[in-house]
Amino acid sequence: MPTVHLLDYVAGNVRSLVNAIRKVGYEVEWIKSPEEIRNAEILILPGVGHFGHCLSQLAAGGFLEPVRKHIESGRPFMGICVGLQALFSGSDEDPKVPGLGLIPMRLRRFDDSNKSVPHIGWNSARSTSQEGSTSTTLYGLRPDSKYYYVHSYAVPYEAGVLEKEGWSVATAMYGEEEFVGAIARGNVFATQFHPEKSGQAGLRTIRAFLTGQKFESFEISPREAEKQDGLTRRVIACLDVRTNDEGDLVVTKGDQYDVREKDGINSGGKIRNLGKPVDMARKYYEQGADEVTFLNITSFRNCPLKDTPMLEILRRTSETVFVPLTIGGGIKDSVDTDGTQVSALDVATMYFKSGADKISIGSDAVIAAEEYYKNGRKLTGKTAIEQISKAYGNQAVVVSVDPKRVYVNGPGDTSHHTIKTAYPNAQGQDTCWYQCTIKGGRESRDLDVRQLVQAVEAMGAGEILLNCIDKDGSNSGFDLELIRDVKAAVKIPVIASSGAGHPVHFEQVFKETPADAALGAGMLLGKVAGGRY
Ligand code: 1PR
Repeated sequence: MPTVHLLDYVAGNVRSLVNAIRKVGYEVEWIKSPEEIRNAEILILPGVGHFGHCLSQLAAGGFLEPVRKHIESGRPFMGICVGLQALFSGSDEDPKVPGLGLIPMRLRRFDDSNKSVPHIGWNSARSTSQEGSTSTTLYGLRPDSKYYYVHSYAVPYEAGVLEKEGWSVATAMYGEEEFVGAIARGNVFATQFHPEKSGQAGLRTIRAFLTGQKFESFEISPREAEKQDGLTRRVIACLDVRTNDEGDLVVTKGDQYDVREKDGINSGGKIRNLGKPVDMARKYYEQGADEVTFLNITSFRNCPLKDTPMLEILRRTSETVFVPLTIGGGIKDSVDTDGTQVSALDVATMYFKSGADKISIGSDAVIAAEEYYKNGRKLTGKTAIEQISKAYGNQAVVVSVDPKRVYVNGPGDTSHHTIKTAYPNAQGQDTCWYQCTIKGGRESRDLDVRQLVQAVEAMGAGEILLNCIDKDGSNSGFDLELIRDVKAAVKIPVIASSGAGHPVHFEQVFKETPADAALGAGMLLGKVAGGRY
């Protein structure tokens, strides 16, 4: 099998890239020292996270010059995400750190005044080379396909500037901003999106690069030729996973966070076993899920961290699922079975190495937010959110929020931020606030959802997974009031969760709220807790 050399200079999910390269028929070898680059025929520079961090790591490891030489030698080179950014002279993300400088342009942060940043999700990579109704695209990119992006900084596109230097360019629109999605010149190809996370369309691009299929022509429709915001709102399939009474890790689902079988009225029966996590994740991917999320809802471990069954589940899932994977549950500082202290960052690192693109933090985020307000909104740098987002970028850190409604007579009855609701309770109260909970909803805290999301945004969380205990497993639709309220409070993307029971609920949440993504669990299992299906 032909071999591709990968430069693993920085932490992150490189497993998925390896799996994608193998999937299209190539073997992978790691470059561990700068000298090894000399012997590489095809070199891929992946990258996630922070520009400055990645480029400093490359410089400190002595890789920059050998990479430059590889490019000059005419051997195939591909950069992915920060691997594309590295080709430019610098980024506003870290102005002190220079890039490779192959292209004398800089990356800028997206304007967040009227859209979420980071830019996360599926967007286009449309060739700027168009004549009439024919578009000449690069390396398997198609005008009607979407690709998975996750970044806050991008190269703004200025018509003709890169093309004048011989580059072929594909762009995407985010809001009003057009930016570089992919570039190619000679032996160099680079994508801002993650082809290894872009499903079949991404695999096609990797294959085309590796086999040297550079240009392809497509007839495009007038609609495809139009420049418009191409970001689609994501549909996320969620698998709540836990150990059942027999000790197996199973997919389960309940309502209002109760996952035990109900014998008529009482709960307390066996844990519902609704399938095997790896098989179900693959099924969701094949059915078109934009992302897959695993929530280890008990997050209980009685084995050493390195043997946690979730790690194996991620490894196996990433062999067949080529869309982003998120893992939540138990991401916090903890003590391993042999008594060693393990930081939340170490736990997250194991998940990233096993194939996760994002980790999701629940209970620990609430505690951290409480501390944040107690300290007069001062950041300590010590929280799991701060440490993980610093190392892996904020796009890798999701905060999963488990709020529930608390009804009051009026805003004056509580110090918390309230909303007026169109759904009063049985006592006729039409004002409520959303109280944060921890430990899977078992413990309520004196913190409202708005306080929580603003605190974690300040700490560096990149996305909010907004559950709602009142709606969980109800199949009655999302809590639109909650979603609007949280969206208005933060700039980072918000994933609507809890209550999806029918495809129309996704349509509704996207039409009636600015949610960036929506997640379903029970509905996708076909049969839902309590036998409502
Ligand atoms: O606190 O960092 O260890 O994380 C634990 C994670 O597990 C949190 O993200 C928390 O939301 C989740 N969790 C804990 N207990 C339960 C439970 O069900 N007993 N599941 C639980 C939460 C919420 C969603 C669910 C949506 C959509 N499940 O993941 O999938 O509500 O459901 P629906 O579409 O069927 O309505 P930590």
